Amino acid sequence: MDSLPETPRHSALTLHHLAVEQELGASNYKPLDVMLTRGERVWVWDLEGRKYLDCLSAYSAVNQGHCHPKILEAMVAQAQRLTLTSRAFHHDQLAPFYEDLCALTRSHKVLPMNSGAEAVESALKVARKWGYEIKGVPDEQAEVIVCTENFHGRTIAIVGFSTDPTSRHHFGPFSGGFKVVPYGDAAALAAAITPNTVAFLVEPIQGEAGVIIPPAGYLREARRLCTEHRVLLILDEIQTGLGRTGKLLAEEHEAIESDLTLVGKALSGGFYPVSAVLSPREVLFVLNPVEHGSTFGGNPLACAVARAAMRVLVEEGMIENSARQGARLLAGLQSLSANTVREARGRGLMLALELHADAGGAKPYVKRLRDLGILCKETHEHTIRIAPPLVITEAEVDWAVERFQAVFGG
Ligand code: IF1
Repeated sequence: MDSLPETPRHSALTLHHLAVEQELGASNYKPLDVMLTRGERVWVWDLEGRKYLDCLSAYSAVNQGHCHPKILEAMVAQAQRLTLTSRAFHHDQLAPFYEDLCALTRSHKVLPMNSGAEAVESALKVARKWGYEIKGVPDEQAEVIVCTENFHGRTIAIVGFSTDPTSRHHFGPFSGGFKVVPYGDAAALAAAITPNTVAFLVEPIQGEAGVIIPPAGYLREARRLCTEHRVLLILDEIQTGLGRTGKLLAEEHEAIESDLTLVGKALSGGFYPVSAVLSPREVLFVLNPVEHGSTFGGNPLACAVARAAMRVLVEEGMIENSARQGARLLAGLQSLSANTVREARGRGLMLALELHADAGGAKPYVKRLRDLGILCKETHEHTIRIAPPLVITEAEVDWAVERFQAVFGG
């Protein structure tokens, strides 16, 4: 397989950008060595003109493909009318956004926010308030159960219950009221529930942990335990939701329904930060005026963008395509030589390659894939996440599999 045409790794313009980033930017990321400048569907181009198939999709925020024209059209049209009013006043995009999102997700109520972490923080506040005012938990004693290897965002409360030392180190002191149980272990969950437990917050598939799929039946048992003990089941679908796993929501794989569902990322198709807390059952009613809010939450531009993002996701069959092309891509990844690859796993187009511990780490393979025109990202030491936009075609899946085979053998 020939690498991309030999051009200097960095143009003068890229070098300039890198120098400015180094000088003026906080170093909270160490990006792959590629300077992107344009995106269309599954493809992105760097400043040197090289073309790549994006197998990260901005961590599943670009499910609809880069720069989807219909989302762009909706964004421009709304941006020319009204972008932000604050929630001190009503605006004519909020009700239609609520209607579309509730219809799509079969929810009863919506709390619109901006980032995923904000949706998580909002859900935790709602769960605690529900615990004190509806379940009758004594004030200040609410407990929330979370899982090992969780990833729910980067705020101080959220990293306070992370089990990843890198996310926590020197960011304390942290909020109390959280218990950690092993992911996938229903017995441990049952043992951790007390009369003060108000919620169980869990990812249906753990993304950052390396696309960890829980044992079959785990989420169903978690649902049963939460119902039995009047504990709110909060499903963080910020990464797994909106078609990524081949269903609209990953909860559908286990035929369960949460008490609160969190969505974000692809809710805007990558155009704008839009997230939401969804209440399939009445829980959000515990919030009263002025008890919670956000300057940008539910703004006209966010609503218009999200409505278009939801519309194209459904109308263009992206969810079904995620299931179909995900199965094809997984089969291709499972055909790779076992010399380097320990396991290929995933659901829909939320996939991962776990390499053998003695393969020398995932990073060198990510760089070789880049040189063949595939952009992906390692998570932890040995796992490569593979999550292209849900609009990927069969031919593009086959094109990608050829390159994975060129790097890993197969
Ligand atoms: C980074 C990870 C992924 C998420 C789930 C909430 C949030 C995220 C399941 C918060 C965000 C992003 C954050 C981004 C990289 C990416 C990520 F590697 F950090 F863990 F996807 F796996 N729940 N995930 O995945 O949403 O506030 O970011 O909008 O922080 O580097 P956010």
